[in-house]
Amino acid sequence: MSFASLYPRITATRRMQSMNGSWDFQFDPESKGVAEGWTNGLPNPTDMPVPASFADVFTDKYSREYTGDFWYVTTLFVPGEWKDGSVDIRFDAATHAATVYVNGTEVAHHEGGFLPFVAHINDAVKWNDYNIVAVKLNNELSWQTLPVGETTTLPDGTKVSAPYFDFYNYSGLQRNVNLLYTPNERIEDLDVVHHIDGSDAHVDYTVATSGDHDVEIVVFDEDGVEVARADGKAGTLDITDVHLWNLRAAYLYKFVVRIKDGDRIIDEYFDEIGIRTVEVKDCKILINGREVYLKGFGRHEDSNVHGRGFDPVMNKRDYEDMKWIGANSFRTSHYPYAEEQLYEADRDGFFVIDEAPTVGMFKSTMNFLGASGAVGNDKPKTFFEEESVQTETLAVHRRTLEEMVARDKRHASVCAWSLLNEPDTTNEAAVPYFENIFDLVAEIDTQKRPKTYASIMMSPAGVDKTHHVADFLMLNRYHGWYVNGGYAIAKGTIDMKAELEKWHELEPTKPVMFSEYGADTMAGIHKLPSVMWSEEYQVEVMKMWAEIFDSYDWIVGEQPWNLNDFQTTEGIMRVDGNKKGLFTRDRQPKMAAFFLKDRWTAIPDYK
Ligand code: GCB
Repeated sequence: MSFASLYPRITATRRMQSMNGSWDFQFDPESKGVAEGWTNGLPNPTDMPVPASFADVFTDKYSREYTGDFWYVTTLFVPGEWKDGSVDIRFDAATHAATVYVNGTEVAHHEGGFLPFVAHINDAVKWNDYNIVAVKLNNELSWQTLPVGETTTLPDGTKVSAPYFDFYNYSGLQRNVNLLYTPNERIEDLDVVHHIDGSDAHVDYTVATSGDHDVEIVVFDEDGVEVARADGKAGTLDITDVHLWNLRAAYLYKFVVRIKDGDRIIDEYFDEIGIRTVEVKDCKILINGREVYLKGFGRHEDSNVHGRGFDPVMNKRDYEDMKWIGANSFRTSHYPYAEEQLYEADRDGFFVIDEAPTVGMFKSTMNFLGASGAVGNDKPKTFFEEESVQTETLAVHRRTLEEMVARDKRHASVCAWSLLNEPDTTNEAAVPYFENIFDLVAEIDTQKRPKTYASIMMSPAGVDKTHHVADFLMLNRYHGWYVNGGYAIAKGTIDMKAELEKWHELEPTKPVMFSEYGADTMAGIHKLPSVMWSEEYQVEVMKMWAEIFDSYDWIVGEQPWNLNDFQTTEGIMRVDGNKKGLFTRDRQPKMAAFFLKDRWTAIPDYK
């Protein structure tokens, strides 16, 4: 439980000041910044917008590909009247590791580039005055970072990222940065668990605060009418004639929490919360007891020039594209997305499979080492056989999952957790690791959402050793592209059906969904007859998969790869990025998007 897990808001007692804008920026390839006093100002800065990834704003290759330490510095005025409370800087994300200094004093260190943290700055600031905030970041990858990769060097010593994944290793202050003022006695956490009882709901809640005063909680409906109230840090709220949150038919209540001393409000916080249940039963995924069929995408936070920088305009367009095509779900492949995305999913009624930044846990040339230029690394063991993975990496993974669940647990849209993407599950060494992290999430997620991982094609039914931990099976399969491509596409159907039947034999009660399938497609390339890379071929691949999905009633969802084309590391596998998007990188539909729109608008969200 951490203060950073509450999305920052202005309320009766809380204040917030954006720190977005232009910061000073400088690379530090020799890691000499701390010794040379860069914490108080950079010797030779350029300006850098926040939030954004730094890579694509530059025109030279050294800067774009830069790997190592780099700095952001800004000047911050801290209001004197905030002295009586707690003043914190919240970084919604700093990729991948960050150390924060205020006026030269270290105030925070955080590892993991996709989850928020706060720097408490009261002891380091000059009140009612200007202060220097410096952030030293690092974007190197290793077997102990999430996501996983390596850092290699060129002959002249320049560091190079070698990700074990294909998306570009964008980094920087990629999400919002805010200065927050909160009372010293404050609300630090709110947890809710929903129970439906006929037309009513009972919501068990717990509130964590940093003090002893009592708490009240009041619930308002969308018209602002009070519908429930309770006192105490834990209890149950009873809501009669409840409006449930449903797929593509969202309803959000406003939960207002107050710490009170008589009539005086010591602290106030609110959140918009949808009431729903989610469970897996008899080969089905159920929302509010009703069987869902998931239509949607694996996605990326990725756009031109901004890189992975938070971009509300592109996000809005993505939601509009998803609504247009008839989607009702997506996976936050391959890292937790900005909180604003989840609030939008809450409002629009999307089923989100919330994925940890756990990608690249497969030591194999197929896992994009070819694309990343890291072919030929000589580590002898498979990923999970490596001792440091079972100790250090596991500890990093556990901490990341704790932070992710703490941040995202109240969102109605977050209906399932994906704990890993395409790990090496071919080896028994993965089993204790998987059991450890799946047990952890079962314990810390009070809503007990279903948990799973995205299974890689090289670990099919019969080979995969870890499926017992997953509540539903989620498959990434590339028949029609990496295997059985082109004229051989018909064999893809036969091979996939054979594998599916084996899965169903192994796990007769678990639903199966597809979290990746697709074909790289260059928008504008048309061929009759089709060839791979043409728009016609992508349509054929979508049709092949549709036929497979329609053959089994225990297949509960389809999420092709990817919503949009996205940037990757350069290499022989990709033409200026991954082109498996149903939409281009500038969010325009390819031909196959029209096929999916016809198909998906004819399939109801609930069976
Ligand atoms: C995968 C990965 C995804 C890649 C995709 C591809 O299996 O999970 O990150 O982008 O394949 O297009 O190769």
